[in-house]
Amino acid sequence: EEERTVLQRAVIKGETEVVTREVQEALRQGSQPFELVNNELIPGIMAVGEKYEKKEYFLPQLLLSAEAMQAGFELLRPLLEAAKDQEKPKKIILATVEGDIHDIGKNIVALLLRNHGFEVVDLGKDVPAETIVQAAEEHEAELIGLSALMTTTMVKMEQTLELVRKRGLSTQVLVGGAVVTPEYARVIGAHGYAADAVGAVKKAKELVA
Ligand code: B1M
Repeated sequence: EEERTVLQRAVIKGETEVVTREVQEALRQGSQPFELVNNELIPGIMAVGEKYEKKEYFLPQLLLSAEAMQAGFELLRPLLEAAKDQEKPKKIILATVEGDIHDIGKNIVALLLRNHGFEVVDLGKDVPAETIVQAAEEHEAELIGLSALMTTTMVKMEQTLELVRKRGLSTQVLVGGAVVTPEYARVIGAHGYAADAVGAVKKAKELVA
């Protein structure tokens, strides 16, 4: 068993009230919002994922933990947004692909992109390719960011890319999410791939440079 902090344990147990209290307490003690996300909330939910994979946890526990993590995240969101730097904003349309309701990772990517001066149009989860491409056209976005967490929904990325090409858009497409590999990204013709939120910001900056 790995050593766990009180906050990580609270995410793992799905204790929303404890997560809320501990995040507030950590902030009072001077912890940095981004570090709380990276060192506490994410490791917590990753441990939950491992328990689920080992069949120690089932869907109800997964849901409780996801809710607890979101509660902590919501407390930190305004602080993280206030810290963003001032640049001329580049627009990115962000979505979890159709059929997929996993949005924790996408929300973190959105937050970090905003911190780095991107204007993020977050279409949410379970978003059809048509809606994504239409939004990119309407907003004249430089970038589209797609997230997928399941092998069954990953294929929707390819559909979206096909539609981007069909419409003749020059919008760059960045893909990511637990099941997505650099190899898959290359095969479907995505312009960029990132393994985590920090990587997503780095790649997005490269693509719009
Ligand atoms: Co589900 N789930 N889930 N789940 N869930 C997975 C993904 C799974 C791997 C678990 C497993 O079986 N081992 C599995 C998919 C299997 C597969 O296809 N290979 C799975 C399944 C099967 C399901 C259901 C079908 C279960 C069921 O109903 N029987 C169902 C799906 C419903 C649907 O979508 N249609 C389901 C439901 C749920 C909950 C609702 C309970 C909850 C989601 C809550 C929410 O998102 N609001 C949930 C959770 C929490 C998970 C796990 C445990 C954790 C996912 C997560 O939030 N990770 C997950 C297990 C796992 O991933 N190992 C699992 C933390 C997050 C910070 O990481 O999302 O990877 P991640 O994002 C990272 C990077 O990937 C990257 O940056 C992020 C930050 O570092 N990234 C990008 C993400 N998007 C990016 C985009 C980019 C760049 C980087 O560019 C644009």
